[in-house]
Amino acid sequence: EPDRDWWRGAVIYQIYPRSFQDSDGDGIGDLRGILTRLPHIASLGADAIWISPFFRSPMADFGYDVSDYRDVEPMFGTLDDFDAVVAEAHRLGLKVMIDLVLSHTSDAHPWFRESRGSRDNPKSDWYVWADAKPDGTPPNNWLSIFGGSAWAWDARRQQYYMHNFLAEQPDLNFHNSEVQDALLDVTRFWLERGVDGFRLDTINFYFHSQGLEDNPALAPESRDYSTAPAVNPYNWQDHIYDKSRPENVAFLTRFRALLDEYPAAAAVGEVGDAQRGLQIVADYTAGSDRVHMCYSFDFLSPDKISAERVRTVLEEFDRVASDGWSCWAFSNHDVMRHASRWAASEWDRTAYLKVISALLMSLRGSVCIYQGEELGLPEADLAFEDLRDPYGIRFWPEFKGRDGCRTPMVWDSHQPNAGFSPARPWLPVPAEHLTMAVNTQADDDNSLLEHYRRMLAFRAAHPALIKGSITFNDAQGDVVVFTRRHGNEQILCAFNLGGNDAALELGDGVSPVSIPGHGFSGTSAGGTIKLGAYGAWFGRIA
Ligand code: TEU
Repeated sequence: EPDRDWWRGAVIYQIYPRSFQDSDGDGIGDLRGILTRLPHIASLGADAIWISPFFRSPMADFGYDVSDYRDVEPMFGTLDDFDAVVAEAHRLGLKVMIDLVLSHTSDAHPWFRESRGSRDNPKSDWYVWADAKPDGTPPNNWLSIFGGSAWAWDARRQQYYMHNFLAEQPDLNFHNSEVQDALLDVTRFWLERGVDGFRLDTINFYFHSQGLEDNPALAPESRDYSTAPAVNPYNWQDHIYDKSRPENVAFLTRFRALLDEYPAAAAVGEVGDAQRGLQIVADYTAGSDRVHMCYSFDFLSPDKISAERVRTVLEEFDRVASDGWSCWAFSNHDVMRHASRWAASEWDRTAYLKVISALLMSLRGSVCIYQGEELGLPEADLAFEDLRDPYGIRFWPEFKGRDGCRTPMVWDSHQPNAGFSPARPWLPVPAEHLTMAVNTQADDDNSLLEHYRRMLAFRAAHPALIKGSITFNDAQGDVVVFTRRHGNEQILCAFNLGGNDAALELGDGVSPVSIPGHGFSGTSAGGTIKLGAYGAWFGRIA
C-alpha cells in the first residue's frame, strides 16, 4: 500500500535543470546530468525532488514559457531520459515532482498561435483577449510582474491579450472549461508516466475577473516589497481583480479529483501574494478536495528571519489554516540566496546557516530546499553583461534579477567549472563558490553539507517533527522555542538566531535529545538551557 500521506512533512529538493549538471557539454544542465547526480540528493536524505520546467520552450523565461507540455525540450534531453530519471529516483527512494506551468503558455504554443489567428477560431477564447479603449490604450491598469502593462497588442486580431509575466507568456483563460480540460489532460499525461506529484506554478493567477476592473492603488505605507523589488510598479497596486480570485478553488478541486485517481500523487501550489498569502494558502489547502499543500513566500522575503517573525508566521498559519498545510522555503530560483539575503558577510555565516536550517527542518509543514543551499552558496554577484533574466535586465541596477541564484551547482573544485560542465556554462561559476563545492564539504564533520545530512536524518527519525503540532514557548530576543507533538512524542526545539549567549528556564521533565556530531552550542543543567551564539538544543518532554 503506497503511503498517500508521504508529502506531509516531506523534504523536497528543488532542481533547476539548466544549472544542476550538464551531461552533453553544451554548458546547460540536462536530464541525463540530473540522473548522474541523484545519489547526492538521496544521500542528503531528501524525500522528493521537484524539477523546474524541462518541457519544450523558447526559453524566454527559461522554461516557464511552455510551447509543448507533453515533450522534453531537446537541450534537456528526451522523454526516454525523463523516464530514466524517474526510474532511478524511485530506485533511490525519491519521489518525483514536476513543475506544471498552467496559468500561461508560451506565445509559441500552438494553442496561442491558433487563438491569435482570428476572433472566431475554435481557440479564440482560450486566452484573455480584450478590445482597446477608444483611445487605443489597454483595457485597464493591470500590470505585468516583469514590467509594463499586462496587455500586449496583437496587430492581426486588433485586440490586446493579457500576460501576468512576459508578453511571451500569454495568460490562459480559465473561465473556458475547454482550457481546464486540456490542462487536466496534460496532468494525466504525466501521472501516467509515473510522476508522484506536481509543483504548480502561480496557482493564484489562474483566474482573472471578467469585468476587467482596474486594480486599486495601494497607499505607499501598505506596499509590501517582499516578493518583488520596490522599483517595480506592480507592487503599488492591490491585485484584487487580476489574481487570487475565489474561482481558483473550483479548478483546484477538479485537479485534486484527478490526482486522487492515482495511488499517492500530491501537489504543492505556489502562492505569490504579498498581501494575503497565508490566507490563500489556508483557502487552497483546506479539507481534502484542494491541493495538498501550498508553497508560501513568507520566508523568501528580504525581511531577515527573526524569532518574532517565525512565531508570528507559524501561529498565524495555525490560526487561519488549522487543517491546511504549508511548505516552507528559504531559497529558490526566483529570489536572492538566503546566505546573502540574511547573513552579513562579516558574520560566521556557516554557524548562522546551521542554526536557521535546523530551525527550517523543525517547522510544522513540508520543506523545500534549493540546490546549493546545502553548501551555503551566496548569491553570485554578476555583471550586467552576464545577465540572462529579462526581469533583471529590465530593472537593473536597482534590482539585479534572478540570475545570481541560478548559477551552476558546484560539485568538484578540481574540475573545470566545478564539474558542472566542460564547456563554458550559460551563467558563470563564481570563484567564491569553488571552495564550497560538494567535494570540499563531504565527510567534513563541521561542514554545512554534513549538517544538512544530520538535520534531515534527525527530522526523518522523529514523527513529531514531520507531522506534529506546534506550540510556541515564551522566549526573549533572538531565541525561538517551540514544542512539536505527535502521539506520545513531544520534542522541544530551541534556537538562538543571534550572536549573543542566551539562557532559558524550562523546569524539570525535559531531557536532551542528541543529534550525533551536530556541534551546536547548547547545554542543559538543572532545568536551565544555555545557548551560545547561533546555538540550538532539542529536548524530549516526558
Ligand atoms: O514565479 C511566480 C512569481 O510570483 C514570481 O514572479 C516571483 O514573484 C518573482 O520571480 C520573484 O522575484 C513563478 C516561477 O517561479 C518563476 O520562475 C516564473 O518566472 C513565473 O512563475 C512565471 O511563470
